[in-house]
Amino acid sequence: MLNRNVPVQDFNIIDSTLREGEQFRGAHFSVEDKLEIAGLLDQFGVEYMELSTPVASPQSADAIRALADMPRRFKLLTHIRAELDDARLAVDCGVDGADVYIGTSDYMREYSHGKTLEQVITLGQEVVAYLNSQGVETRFSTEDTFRSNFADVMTVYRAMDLAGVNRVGVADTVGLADPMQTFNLISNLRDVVNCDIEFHGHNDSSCAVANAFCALQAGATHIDTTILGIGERNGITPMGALIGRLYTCDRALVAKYELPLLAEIERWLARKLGIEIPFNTPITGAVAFHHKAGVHTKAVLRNPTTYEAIDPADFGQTRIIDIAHRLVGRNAIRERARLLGIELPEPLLRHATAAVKALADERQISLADVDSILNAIPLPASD
Ligand code: HCA
Ligand code: CU
Repeated sequence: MLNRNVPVQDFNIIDSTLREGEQFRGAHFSVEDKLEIAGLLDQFGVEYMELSTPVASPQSADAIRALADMPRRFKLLTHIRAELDDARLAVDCGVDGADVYIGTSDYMREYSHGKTLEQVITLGQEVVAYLNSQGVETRFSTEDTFRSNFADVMTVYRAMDLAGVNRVGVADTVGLADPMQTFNLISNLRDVVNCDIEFHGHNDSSCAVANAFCALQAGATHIDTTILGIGERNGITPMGALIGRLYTCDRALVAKYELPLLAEIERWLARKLGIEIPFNTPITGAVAFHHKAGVHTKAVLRNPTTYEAIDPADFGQTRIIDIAHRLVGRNAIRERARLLGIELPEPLLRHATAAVKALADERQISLADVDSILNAIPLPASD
């Protein structure tokens, strides 16, 4: 085994399906939907849920109030601009915390809010002071952190830490950071602030899970995820994939979650959005535990760990040994025959395997084809 010299400490999931996820194409959640998914995520054990700002619309505010009133273990957050009016409404809706954000990159400062760094800090201090006075948890993040000037963001983070935030947030808003960059930025930040650190990473260049994992290795304490990774464009770190990453690192890290619920949670969302769970989704995708080549199936039949980093049973999933193809090996055919109650002597097993391969060379075959080949084999009379 390779040495794992950068351990991951305990961490918190901030589920943002009802905030970042509401920004996904076609996502539309009624208040009832929001309560339903919050109930499932609460059972799963996410530590936080983040909802869209109450400023967005009356339904957004109603949903926050409804979730604030439901029996739950997770802490309820809303995502707000660094504006006092937004903070007041958030508090009025009964949240446990507010995730405040403001852009710090040149792009954001020039094309979005148009404020100087000093103005960003002053505004942040005002909003944080107000939220602290109301006894709610506060997070302050710099949108587009990786395209911001490094010294600038560290100045903002230090000022917000001194202003008394519970967490600062690092956001890879356009999904261009890589794992090393993420590790380095968060390691540096760990030396600059005493408060907790949150990471929010988009998946535009497929690094969202790796970046979140490296953020944890570097000392981040909170990770933003959504169910199936939904969000703006192609979304952010998917909860299930991050859980898979952490599980393969150390199962104890995710033992606090109700893992068999993951599939139901993802199915709920997929149904709601009218999409399929993508076939290659870790753990819950249709092929996540699908074994095909003869070399693989032979070993998996003896000991599944040979070709599995994740035990499907821990997530209530089942493995599939696929034998209806030309790559099949005789061990898998023997196993199938046994399931059908047929004990094949070695020469007949070879014959049956060759017959399956020959048919699969002619056309795409199914398990039913394999079964008919096996059932048609004349067995020596047993006396
Ligand atoms: C956005 C903002 C955000 C905020 C992240 C955060 C991003 O939707 O544009 O508050 O940490 O990706 O920067 O989601
Ligand atoms: Cu985002």
